[in-house]
Amino acid sequence: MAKDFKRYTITSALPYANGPVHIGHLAGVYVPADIYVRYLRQKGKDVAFICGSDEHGVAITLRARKEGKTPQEIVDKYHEQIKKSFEDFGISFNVYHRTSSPTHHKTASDMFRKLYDDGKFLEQSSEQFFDETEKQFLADRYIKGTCPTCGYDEAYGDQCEKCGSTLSPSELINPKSMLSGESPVMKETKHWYFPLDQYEGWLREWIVEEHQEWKPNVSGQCKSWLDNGLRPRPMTRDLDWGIPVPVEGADGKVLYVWFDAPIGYISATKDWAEAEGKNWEDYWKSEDTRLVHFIGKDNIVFHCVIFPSLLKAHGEYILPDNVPANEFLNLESNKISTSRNWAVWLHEYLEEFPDKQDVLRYVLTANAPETKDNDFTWKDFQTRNNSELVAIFGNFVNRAVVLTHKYFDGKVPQRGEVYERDQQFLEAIASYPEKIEKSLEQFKFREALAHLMDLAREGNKYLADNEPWKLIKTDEARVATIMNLALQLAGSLAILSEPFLPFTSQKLRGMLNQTTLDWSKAGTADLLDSGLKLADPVLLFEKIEDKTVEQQVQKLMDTKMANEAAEQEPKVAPAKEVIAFDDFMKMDLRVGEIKTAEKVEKSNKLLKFTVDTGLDKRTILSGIAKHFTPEEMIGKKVVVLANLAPRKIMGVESEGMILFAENEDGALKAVTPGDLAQNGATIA
Ligand code: B3M
Ligand code: ZN
Repeated sequence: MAKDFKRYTITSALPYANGPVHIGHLAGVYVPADIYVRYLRQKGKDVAFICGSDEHGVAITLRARKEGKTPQEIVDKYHEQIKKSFEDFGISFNVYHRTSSPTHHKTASDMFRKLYDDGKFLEQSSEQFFDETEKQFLADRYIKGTCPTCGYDEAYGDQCEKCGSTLSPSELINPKSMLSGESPVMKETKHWYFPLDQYEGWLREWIVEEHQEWKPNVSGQCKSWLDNGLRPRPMTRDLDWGIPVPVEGADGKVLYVWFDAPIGYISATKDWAEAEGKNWEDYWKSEDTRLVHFIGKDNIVFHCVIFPSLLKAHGEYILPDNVPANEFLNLESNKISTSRNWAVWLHEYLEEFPDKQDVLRYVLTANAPETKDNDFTWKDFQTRNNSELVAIFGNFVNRAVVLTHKYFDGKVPQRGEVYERDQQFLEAIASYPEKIEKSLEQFKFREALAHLMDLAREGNKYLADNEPWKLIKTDEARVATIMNLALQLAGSLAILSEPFLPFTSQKLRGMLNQTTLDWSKAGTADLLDSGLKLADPVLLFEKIEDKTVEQQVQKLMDTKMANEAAEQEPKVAPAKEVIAFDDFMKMDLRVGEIKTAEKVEKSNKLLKFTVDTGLDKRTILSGIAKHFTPEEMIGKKVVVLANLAPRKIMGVESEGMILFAENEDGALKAVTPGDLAQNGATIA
């Protein structure tokens, strides 16, 4: 690394508080960030490790709808759960914030207002999908339809999850609102756009020329965006959940969650700095601070193109020096999916593998999706535990400590004469900190971890080559030297493993009675003074049996079967929001009888009825011509919503609504009260 930074602001993506976190999150973002931060702290650096829950946007409102709860209830629930999972896994944030906090609302709002006052936005109106039943503009994620690329009929307005293509809602074939299930209409709405196109030249220079060291998967994605040409992007949305747009005439509009969320890093830093008696601006506005964003690949554009352009437009902020984004982790050959419950949830893992945080941290780092998507399998989990953590790391430490207890009463023995093999060993140990460091500085965490394991291998080899268990019978002084050196290596392992395996490092330090974690002390032969009494040996890792991982695989198979069964079942529309009893009582529902029925000219959807409602005989239109002939409707008793405000449809005034039951596949059936009910009978 060329520049020596005075301090570090390390962020990791703010997870949406709309569900628990799983191994994919951990592998892609939080474990690598935590490794890097722990290493920096061991080097004595000034670090702010920032994260928090992303509590706004459609991701939250959709989940709330699905669970039949309010958005606030959803974020309160998942914020706590996510925060706890991170703590349990030793992800050592300095602050885990929330975008619903007052500090954040103010920070994001002020930022928007400043850019607005400086004339950095364009105000533009455009036609967007609107749900007439729910009286709401539809965010991309609220629209589903058929993918124009692959024909998948559950594609979202922004993306097809089947073939991965990026979409805009207007490209969907037969779009449907996920709120009402109706076909949405186009309606004009005003928004504030950030003219990204104006930053294109600068971005190209900054990313392509100045940051050639960025990972190829990151710069590749950025370049392809730049090559396709940037367009102005709206920074506001029509939604009722989020930070209100702080501009006159913006009622019902909030800041786009992707404007709001990255500013969350700044807000979190503010509250943390205030509590710590520090100045937050040092961490965001000082050129000698290194800003690094840890994210997954789906967030690259936001962190490398959009957010830096906003910071640049503001003018006072530093920009990210690196964005080491990872690819995705799959699970047993399938894409991890929250909705399909195809995941290993962190809270469940800890229930089933208590105290085995480091095993998961290890496996996820050894197999991290750094350059391409990778697969997590339970078999690999078991193998890496049994033949790496247990057989190499654990075995070495255990031998070193147990033999010291056996031969030297648990005290670090005095070193005697040092031979060539010892010298070789000492040089080997001394070379590792730098190797690991170099890999860490390049964000090559797999490589760094591989070096750490090689160091443990050196220890095993040293003991195997010297066979102290045989020598003890003839040459105790020699064994003293061997065990002393082996213990020094164990001491280095305690320091160098801390970023990757913090729980293990702590146990190991406990066993060795070693206090230092200072990175610069690793690799030396003077970590443990002779005469120092070791604590009793404890096992760092234990074997994982076949049946344990078989159970996990079985659990996934059960999930798969449940998913398949659910797909066979008829689909049901999502529940609507709860309404008050009074709202229900406002509806004047009555029994009516269809007296006449005819097609509406020039419409292939509408039928026109005369209905005897008991109160009167009135005209009602229904969009059901594809399902029923006029003839079959005449004489039918139906349920009518009699006090619905009249509406003109194709020039005819419709005074009420006839109720139909509709399957998700579109099949219709009139709701019938039975023959006994008289016209005008009320329904409640
Ligand atoms: N919450 C998206 C995600 O969870 C979003 C990240 C925000 S980082 C500023 O992938
Ligand atoms: Zn598709």
